Amino acid sequence: MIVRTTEEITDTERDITSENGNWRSKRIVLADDRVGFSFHETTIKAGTVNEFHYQNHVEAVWLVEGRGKLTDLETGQVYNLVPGSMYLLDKNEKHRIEVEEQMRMLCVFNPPVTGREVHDENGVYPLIELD
Ligand code: 9YT
Repeated sequence: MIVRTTEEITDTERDITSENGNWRSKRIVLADDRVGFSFHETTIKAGTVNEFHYQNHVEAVWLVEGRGKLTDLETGQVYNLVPGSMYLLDKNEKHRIEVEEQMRMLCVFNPPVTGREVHDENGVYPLIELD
């Protein structure tokens, strides 16, 4: 069994801030835990617009706090996000998140993020697999 607290993760290499400063993510479970998924707590600042495209990962996101809009950039469909909203990127959809009130979300990735990925200019994570 593995037990962790966000306190132990805060300000370590498992706690990362995006280059533009818009979001911060605490990686609670990563690939090296070898359980087939990674688990993250991400906060995104109010007033920011963020595009993501996880081409190599499926991701489920559960909004705990905050408010904003999610746009599926494949279809143009817009969704309101409020506490309790969940979106599942089951088809690797490119998407945009516009944050009205700071969002705190819990995110699960499969395959698991290793922590070594860097978003490229398209907001894409490469696929990195551990040996
Ligand atoms: C909102 C969202 O997609 N969060 C994902 C986690 C974050 N990109 C990370 O930990 O790298």
